[in-house]
Amino acid sequence: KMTREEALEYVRPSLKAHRYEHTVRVTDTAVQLAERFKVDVKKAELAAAFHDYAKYKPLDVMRRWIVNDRRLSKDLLHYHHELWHGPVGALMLEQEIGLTDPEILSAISCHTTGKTHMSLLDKVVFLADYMEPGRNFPGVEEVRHLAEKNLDEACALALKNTIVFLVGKERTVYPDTFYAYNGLI
Ligand code: DGI
Ligand code: FE
Ligand code: FE
Ligand code: FE
Repeated sequence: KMTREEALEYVRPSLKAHRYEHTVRVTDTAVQLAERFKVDVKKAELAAAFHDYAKYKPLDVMRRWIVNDRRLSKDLLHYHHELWHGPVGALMLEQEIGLTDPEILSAISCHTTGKTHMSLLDKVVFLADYMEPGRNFPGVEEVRHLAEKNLDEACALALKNTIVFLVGKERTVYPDTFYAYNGLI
């Protein structure tokens, strides 16, 4: 069983300073949300500390994981590589440090896009990544306000904002993002 500090020290050398600082804020935010919504705080803390582990892994390394590991959807190859670091990072951590808790692996894996039938832990990590105090997306204040009372409403608005942002830029939207949104509406 790893501690928060051990997890943060594990990811630190793989991240840029600003990304490490984001990771610490996501971890603090995830702990707060987990306490508020009665989610396993230790799992939320570890999943958040690890969530961006693969953010700066070389694209060819991540592509190889997607091609070679049966558990990763090949669809990822047809979408923006920004979507790869969650699902690939979870499996890298499983291999490298024997992180096997399926709930933690799921939360790391879906932190960028969400997915259908998100667990409470998935929602806490997804939302913490979206609303940590360093974020200033348009609409994030309303998400933070909703997150004081209602996890599903806050996640739904975060997903809506992300979809509207992507469509506004004429970027593709990964289907899991729609599935996550639909599941909360
Ligand atoms: O890794 P972080 O920067 O902390 O945050 P993240 O993992 O949520 O990644 C955010 C980026 O991913 C942001 O540039 C928007 C993009 N993104 C999220 N969902 C989708 C997406 N990009 C595409 N093309 N499609 C999506 O569905
Ligand atoms: Fe991320
Ligand atoms: Fe996110
Ligand atoms: Fe992040």
